[in-house]
Amino acid sequence: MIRKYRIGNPIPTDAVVEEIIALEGEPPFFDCDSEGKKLSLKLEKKERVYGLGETVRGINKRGWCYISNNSDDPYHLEEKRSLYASQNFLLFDSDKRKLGVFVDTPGIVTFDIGYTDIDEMTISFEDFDADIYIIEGDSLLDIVKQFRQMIGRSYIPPRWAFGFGQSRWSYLTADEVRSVADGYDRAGIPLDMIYLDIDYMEKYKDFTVDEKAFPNFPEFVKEMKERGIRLVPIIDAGVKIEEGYDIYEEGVKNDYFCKKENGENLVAAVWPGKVHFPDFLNEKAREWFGSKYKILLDQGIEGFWNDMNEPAIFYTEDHLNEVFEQIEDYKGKNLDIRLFFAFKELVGSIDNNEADYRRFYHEYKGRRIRHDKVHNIFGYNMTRAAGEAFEKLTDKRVLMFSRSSYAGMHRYGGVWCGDNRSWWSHLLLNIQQMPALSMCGLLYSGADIGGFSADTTEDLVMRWTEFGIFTPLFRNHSAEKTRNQELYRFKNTEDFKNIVELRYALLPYLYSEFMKAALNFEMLFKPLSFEYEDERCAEIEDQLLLGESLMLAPIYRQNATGRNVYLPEDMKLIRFRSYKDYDEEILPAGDHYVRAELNEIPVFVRRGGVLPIATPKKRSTEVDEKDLKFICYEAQPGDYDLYTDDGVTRI
Ligand code: MIG
Repeated sequence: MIRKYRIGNPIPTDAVVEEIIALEGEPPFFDCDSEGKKLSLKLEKKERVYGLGETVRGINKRGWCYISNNSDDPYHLEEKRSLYASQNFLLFDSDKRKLGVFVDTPGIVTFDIGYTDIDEMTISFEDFDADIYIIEGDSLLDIVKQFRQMIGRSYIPPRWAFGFGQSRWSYLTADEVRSVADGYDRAGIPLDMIYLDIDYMEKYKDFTVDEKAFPNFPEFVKEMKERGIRLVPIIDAGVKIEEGYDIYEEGVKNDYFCKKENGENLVAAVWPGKVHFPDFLNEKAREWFGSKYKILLDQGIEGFWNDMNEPAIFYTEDHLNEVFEQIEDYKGKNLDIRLFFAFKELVGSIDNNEADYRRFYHEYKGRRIRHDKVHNIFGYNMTRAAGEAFEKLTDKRVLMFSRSSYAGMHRYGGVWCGDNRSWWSHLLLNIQQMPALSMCGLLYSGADIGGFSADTTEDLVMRWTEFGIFTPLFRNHSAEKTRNQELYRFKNTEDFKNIVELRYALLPYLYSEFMKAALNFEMLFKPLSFEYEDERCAEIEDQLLLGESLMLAPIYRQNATGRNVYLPEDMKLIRFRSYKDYDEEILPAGDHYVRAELNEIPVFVRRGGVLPIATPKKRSTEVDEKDLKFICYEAQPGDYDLYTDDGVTRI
């Protein structure tokens, strides 16, 4: 049962697709304090709180304060309150109640979950305008399903996007991309995609290709596709200001860019230097920007990733000028402790400066609205621009995922979890973010495997790949100037080959489970507590259920050759060294120490579970979904509901 309550006069987000009439009065369960602009809720002893999509800390969000304020923050530390996305959906779980809450507002919201008062949750707003949806149901899974039906069906990528992708910021030329493909082919490691980061563009201009570095691009795309490898270019939110650049000129002529209070186009800066931001909230501008993806589709491209769409801002022209003026005051002075830190703050706070988000406006649904009021739906509408265009441009599915998101964006694309680091703790973070993303319908998602920033190590890449083979978006990505981390560069390439091959062997299972989750509004990754009413499960933060048959217990600690695993019921342990080399053992419910050498992947088949295993191939499209072996635990192969389709037609 879903009940909707309206507080104030919220700006619509288009997150919800069902027509739901708001009820009179205040939302139940909460204390509503309109003066303090907050809702509060007493938490039960041991009540668990789930949700919020990709955020820091564990699966149970209780014990920290999160702020929905989409931010380009490359340090995903425990102390952070905001990352790139806002998914204002929470689930409360205790003996007394099971409750879902969706807070629908495009502005900034704070979720204090037992931070200020350990037994209280408060949701506070800058403007007390929001639609609050209260969802009750028989179980957490039932509540999630109702929420997901309300926000519409999840984006479905082409099937080849379940293959492995290699990415790196700084593949500077076509030859470098070829050499990556060669490296994989030589090592015999399967690969389906190579991602192109900003380096493929001409001077970082959206929808252009650098002719020198990537001559005859359509030919190159074709050549790679004939090898079975798809190129997936990045698109950035900012449009370079440059006379003669058609996209810039069209945008200016038609008033498609975000404007300042005085009516001039906002001048901000990102990669290309000075840019304008397309007003993705303006329907006409959205349609226009979306139509530009055709430029690359026409060159044979079949997928994209949308970046910097919080939006990230290096500086705005106006703010930078103010800083230059203020710097004058410091010249010739003795920068003592106070002045020195003030100076540092002045210069150090030019990027992603909070005040800059109040310097520009949108034309949204017939109203002029200051950006900060709708900040969290900017990236969502960039991806929506693409998604709506694809529907018109092609019958085929187009790969699309975004960095920034808000509820509703899951209908148009997936997400990757942004600029993590090559830290063991970020492998655990990746594990913990997956169920929260599933809850919100962001099914096609994953993190940068091996870590984006900082130098990685072979063992970290290996353990991370061992988890990554289970995430729909399975991509190794890293930042320029960091250690190269393509799998063929390491010593034990044979192990990497076996691990990635296992992914390809599991494709029929992963694709089936993904499709069932998308079509039936279900979760792909679940915390154990969503299916087992077992006190121990309520506290498990590093094991996940994946689809109907599997439980995962990834190894995420440096130098570990095993880990503790709790089994809420008997399960069959499969210790994979490759898709055909594994041992099986039935383990009784309870605590176990499960051994797994660096090249071994422990996977648990649940009672009644069936795991189909295909013969891996070098490309996902070559995997025969009909030719399967099965690992079963108290089940028959025929019990498994395999989902197949042509993998490319939009459904
Ligand atoms: O500020 O395009 O998250 O994946 O490699 C860096 C360069 C801009 C951020 C993305 C990252 C990408 C990088 N981009």
